[in-house]
Amino acid sequence: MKLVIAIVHDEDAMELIDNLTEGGFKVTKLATTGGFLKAGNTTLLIGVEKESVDSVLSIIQDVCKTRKGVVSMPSPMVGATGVFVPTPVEVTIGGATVFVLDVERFERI
Ligand code: 2BA
Repeated sequence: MKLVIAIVHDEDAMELIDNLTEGGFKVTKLATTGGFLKAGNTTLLIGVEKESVDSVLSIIQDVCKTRKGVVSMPSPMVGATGVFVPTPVEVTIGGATVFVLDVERFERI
């Protein structure tokens, strides 16, 4: 068995959960926050048989789109003047960040 951990954009999460559920997969949704942008995102835990990992990845690929985000970085002036002048820097977020882990043991009790 494998555990697919998918970090996705909040706006894609509900459609992705619906498509995974319709595909017969079980999903747990966690509300998470990205360390870099400090913005909300969604992490899904999907436990699946090894043979189904590619199907899950294909559903994620169909739904999750890349987006632009903006983060404020201190400008080079801050070192010389001590004045923080935020400079907006654009980053590309997602479609999805996916980890596939081996599951040592799975129990439903
Ligand atoms: P954030 O950490 O908020 O990162 C959002 C986007 O900012 C990233 O998109 C990437 O384009 C950019 N970014 C992140 N760290 C950066 C850095 N040190 N320098 C420059 N740009 C940086 P994605 O790579 O698509 O990541 C989307 C979200 O997935 C991340 O949100 C984070 O929550 C998660 N994530 C990505 N890689 C991860 C990893 N190796 N481990 C754990 N979580 C990860």
